[in-house]
Amino acid sequence: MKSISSAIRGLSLAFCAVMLLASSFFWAASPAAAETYSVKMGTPKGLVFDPAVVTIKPGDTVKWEVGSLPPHNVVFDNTKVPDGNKELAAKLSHKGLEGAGKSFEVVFPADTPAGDYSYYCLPHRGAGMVGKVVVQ
Ligand SMILES: [Cu+2]
Repeated sequence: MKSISSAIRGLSLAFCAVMLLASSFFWAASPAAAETYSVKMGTPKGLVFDPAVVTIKPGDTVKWEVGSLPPHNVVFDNTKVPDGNKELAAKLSHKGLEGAGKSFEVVFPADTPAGDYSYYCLPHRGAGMVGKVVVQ
């Protein structure tokens, strides 16, 4: 009797070890979850993007929310993205002017090259309303 119960205990211990090992493989294999970063367009400080710089990873999303002094938009300057990629700059831009209470989200595709992506708000570019997304 004693040998059977110790065998069962040994088996359950082995089962636990296998499950622990299996779950560690699962954690190692699953990619980091994509995140969403919020940027306010226009604040009580004035015509600014807040924060002016966000650092993200490919696959992440940036959500721009209209704050003070609308309307605003987001235009990526094709001369200020890696390799001067016009297509990507256009894809990331949200040229439609958005009014109070509006927001929009832009997904940076999983294959987005690392680098600095500078952008501006078209109506308020002259006032210095510029921002940057740093893709790691
Ligand atoms: Cu603006």
